[in-house]
Amino acid sequence: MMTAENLSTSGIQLLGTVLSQQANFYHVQLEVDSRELPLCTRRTRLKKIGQQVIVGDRVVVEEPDWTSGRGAIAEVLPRTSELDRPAIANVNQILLVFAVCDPPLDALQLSRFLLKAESTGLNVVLCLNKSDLISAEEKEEINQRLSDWGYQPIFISVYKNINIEQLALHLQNKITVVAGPSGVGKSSLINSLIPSVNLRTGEVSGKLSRGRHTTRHVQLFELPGLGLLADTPGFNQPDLDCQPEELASYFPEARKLLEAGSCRFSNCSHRDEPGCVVRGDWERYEHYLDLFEEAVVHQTHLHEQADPESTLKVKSKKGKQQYEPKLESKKYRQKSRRTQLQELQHLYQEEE
Ligand SMILES: Nc1nc2c(ncn2[C@@H]2O[C@H](COP(=O)(O)OP(=O)(O)OP(=O)(O)O)[C@@H](O)[C@H]2O)c(=O)[nH]1
Ligand SMILES: [Mg+2]
Ligand SMILES: [Zn+2]
Repeated sequence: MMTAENLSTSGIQLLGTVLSQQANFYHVQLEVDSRELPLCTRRTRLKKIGQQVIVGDRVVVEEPDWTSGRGAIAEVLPRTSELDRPAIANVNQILLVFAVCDPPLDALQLSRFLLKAESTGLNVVLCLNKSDLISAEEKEEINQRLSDWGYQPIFISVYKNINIEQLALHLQNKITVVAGPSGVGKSSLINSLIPSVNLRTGEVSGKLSRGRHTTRHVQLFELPGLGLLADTPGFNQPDLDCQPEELASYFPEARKLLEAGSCRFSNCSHRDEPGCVVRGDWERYEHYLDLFEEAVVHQTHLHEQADPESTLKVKSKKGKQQYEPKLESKKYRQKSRRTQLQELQHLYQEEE
């Protein structure tokens, strides 16, 4: 039988996926038998040509050493997609998690997250948790409303184990990034999909929960039904960094209008121009107007600011806050992770 060992001893290179990165070490899972090498380094040749390695990358690993868990990444295969903040390669879809209540379903906030997700061009799966807290009638009402928006939400309950298996089917053989606001049950959902992960849940983020691991950490978790899942602190408070003129195309219901007809002006902003096919009495048109304004403000700032990465907190004329401050990244810890990190730091120091 071909195992990873005899493949490597015969000098054949191994193909794998980067699950996480700590310091200069990449944790790679091999495709041939799912075995893992937590301490892979990047070959000097890659550094010289400026080839970055990010989580989600498919890589060629050489010289695997199973005892120490080391290996050398010799090549990065072309990416099919690339998200930044957090940087993840080859993501297939975004799983947007909201709760039907507790915290209450905020339509504008949902629009904002949907927009951010749509702007990646990736497939968006919308799932609504805590469906155990509402009646069948209330569920139907939400369902109808979101279907008018162009979405078919999957109603789930982590508590009552409703539709978790159906959702898992959507995640098979894919790299999925989980996004959504705080408190909707993202960690609870990941725990129920992958019991071995054991993420912390129900935590209030804030100063107290900021431990020593202050760097933003992205990690891909393996799903039992094959596939990889990433929690994303970076997606928790999306700002509108898309171009205002692209905005309408990120609303499925507006997209439909644009496909059916066309506005008189090709650069129509769909606000007060004559002959506009988008302006109308669809529910989220108000959101479109709000978010358009916000996208314009954001673009203006980008042009003004030398450092576009800096935290934005802009107030509009009305005094309404337009950009919320970025949330502290929420940390989850696995028992093994701390010891793993200490080992890594130890090795890292040795190398220096
Ligand atoms: N009623 C109900 N409560 C749930 C369900 N799933 C999770 N919760 C509760 O919702 C709260 C928040 O859950 P978390 O999993 O920590 O939420 P999160 O989205 O990871 O939150 P952040 O880490 O702050 O982003 C916890 O108290 C959970 O016990 C559910 O299906 N029904
Ligand atoms: Mg969480
Ligand atoms: Zn128009």
